[in-house]
Amino acid sequence: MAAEFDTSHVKNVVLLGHAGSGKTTLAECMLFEAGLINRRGTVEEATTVGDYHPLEQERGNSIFSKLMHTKWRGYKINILDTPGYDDFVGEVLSALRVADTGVMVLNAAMGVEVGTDIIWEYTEKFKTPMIFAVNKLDDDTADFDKTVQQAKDHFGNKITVVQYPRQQGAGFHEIIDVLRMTMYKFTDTGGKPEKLAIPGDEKERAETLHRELVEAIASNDETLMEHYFDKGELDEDEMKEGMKKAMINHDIFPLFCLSAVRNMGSGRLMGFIDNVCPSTNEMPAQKTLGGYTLTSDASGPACIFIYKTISEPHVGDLSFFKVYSGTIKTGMELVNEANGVIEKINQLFLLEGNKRLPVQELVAGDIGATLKLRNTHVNNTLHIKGKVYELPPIEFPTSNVTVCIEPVNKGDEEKLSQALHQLREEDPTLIVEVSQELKQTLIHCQGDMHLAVAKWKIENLHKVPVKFGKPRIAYRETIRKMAESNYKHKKQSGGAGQFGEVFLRIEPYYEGMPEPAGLNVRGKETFELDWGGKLVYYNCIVGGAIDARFLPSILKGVMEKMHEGPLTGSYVRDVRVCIYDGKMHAVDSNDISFKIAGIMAFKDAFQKADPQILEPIYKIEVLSPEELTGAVMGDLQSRRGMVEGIDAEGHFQKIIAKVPLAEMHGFSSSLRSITQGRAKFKMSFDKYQPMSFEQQRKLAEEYKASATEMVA
Ligand SMILES: Nc1nc2c(ncn2[C@@H]2O[C@H](COP(=O)(O)OP(=O)(O)OP(=O)(O)O)[C@@H](O)[C@H]2O)c(=O)[nH]1
Ligand SMILES: [Mg+2]
Repeated sequence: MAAEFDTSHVKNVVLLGHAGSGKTTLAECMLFEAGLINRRGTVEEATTVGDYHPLEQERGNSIFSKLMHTKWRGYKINILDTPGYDDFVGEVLSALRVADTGVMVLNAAMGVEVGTDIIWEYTEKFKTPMIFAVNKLDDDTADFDKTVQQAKDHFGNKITVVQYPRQQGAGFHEIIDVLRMTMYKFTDTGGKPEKLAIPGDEKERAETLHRELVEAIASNDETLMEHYFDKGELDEDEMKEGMKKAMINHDIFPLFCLSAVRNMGSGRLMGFIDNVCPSTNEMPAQKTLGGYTLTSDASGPACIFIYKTISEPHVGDLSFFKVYSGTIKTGMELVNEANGVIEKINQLFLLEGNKRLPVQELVAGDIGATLKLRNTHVNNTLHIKGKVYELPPIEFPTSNVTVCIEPVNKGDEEKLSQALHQLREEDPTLIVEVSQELKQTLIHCQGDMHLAVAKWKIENLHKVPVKFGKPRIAYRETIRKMAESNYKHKKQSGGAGQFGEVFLRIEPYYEGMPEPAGLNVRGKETFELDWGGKLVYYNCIVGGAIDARFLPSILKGVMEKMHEGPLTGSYVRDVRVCIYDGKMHAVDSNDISFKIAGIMAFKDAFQKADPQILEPIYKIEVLSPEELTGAVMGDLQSRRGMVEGIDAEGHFQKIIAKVPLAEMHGFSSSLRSITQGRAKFKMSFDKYQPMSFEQQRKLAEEYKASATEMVA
């Protein structure tokens, strides 16, 4: 059966905004208004179509993006509801990637929140046409004008009011629309409003805002500007086309009014989405990585992009995709450009939350899902045979929080690694690292809530009890002064003997340092270490004291000790080692003898060379509401953090600090509790920095104690 809607009648809208701004409740209204559901669920009763996941129902907020669709006046609107907590930013980015219009939901009682700011940055990157929807106008503390002003302060004057509320708070039930120059009057139950003329006392304000809107539209199009100068007005069609064009060019962000909880305003918003917002074939054509241009044409070569996969218990992997060209039909075979695998599209679905509605085909521009692909993942492009299309991947952010993970029960290691593999498959922002250096399995993720979701999945879906712990820190060790040492390794008690003696000098290495003083340089090798820094290894042996064939053995020993530094077992960097003397035994000298002599001589010299532990320092950027800056700085300083600057960012403060990684464990949850989730942070590696004497002493002692324990 042919698709119900052609490309021009499909709109892809993503609902965006800070946690709790009302996105899921709005989606519920849109489904209800369109008759797809006959009763509006609520987040409180855990009865919405969107928040169907048990964890979402338990917590009362969205965690995963959801695909739903509604039909409104001859159009199909794909609704992508996204989570507001920034721990789940991966879900926002993948939904944003396939949407053609974003609806930024603002909470009229809170104004612009940190989540709004962060998500806005991503919409700027995608250049997504944007609508603002000021929600919760029924809230007693709602302040429409303040919210609009904050939005303009943060996101600029391209925000143009299309609607404003005649009342706010409990009495809210009328919206003045200055595009239609109409007043919408709602009954207490919301839904379909009465359309009335704008009352006298609102005329002046409505006219002023209408003028601003017309001028904003006209000023982005020369022809329209001429028409406007000629007629002093633009007709509805000119307004519509002008607005669409300006939205696609990111030149206008129309602003609407809502009370999603009272179902007031969603119908008008959907009408605007139908009439004005672009469908995919009106958006700039997609460019593949190979430079091909893909137009959203249902008769073109079939090509889809996988933006999300979830594993459905007892069903298998469900892959969500957008059709970027052609028409996808059940039974079709497509090539996965990333690995050449031929994938058969056995089933096609439209989604309504967790309900899958089978269909036979999906046209260009539409979004749907299929089941059980063999070897296809997020960011893969699948296309008709004979084409070479690869669409640009979604760039997911780097992680902010790291913990180590291990199974509670011994023997569950394999099950855990399978579970982690599955989690990673579904969530590209969850990075699993089996660290050779730290000898731990690490999870890198976006925050404490993200972690809690991962734990829930591993324990409830994969039935593996796990525990999280503080990850070890990748310290580095180096030296501050020159030292010499020698070591004789001798084992001559029956059987093959061992003998080797090494004299070496060790120095702190720095670029451009002069050749070793007072030594005869015979050979030199420079090693760029995988963990950063260098080792420079000199052969300064004279008179054949040690045969050249044993220099690599000594080097092996030195390298082995650099892998597990003498102070804390961490990697050693930036040292120069000169082998300048030694002794051999004609029979007993061999590779192992000199390796051991190298290890021991290096270890001893290292201890004498004023060794230094370097700790990783991270740059932390916290975006916080002004009134909470002091508390946040206090927390950072209690973590040996150095606050380097505070910049104003809209009505937020950006705090920049340098903090030792060792002190950052738990920062995500403490920031959430200090600021009730109203701040956000990101962190990136900055540098390695010498530790204080006291810190170093403590760490070296802890290491010694644990090493003794291990031997015991
Ligand atoms: N007063 C009022 N409350 C609302 C309105 N819309 C939503 N809410 C309430 O606000 C809370 C959050 O609503 P959600 O729809 O879950 O918000 P969300 O944006 O989806 O939140 P996240 O999924 O966490 O990002 C719920 O308690 C809703 O009932 C509104 O228009 N007015
Ligand atoms: Mg939600």
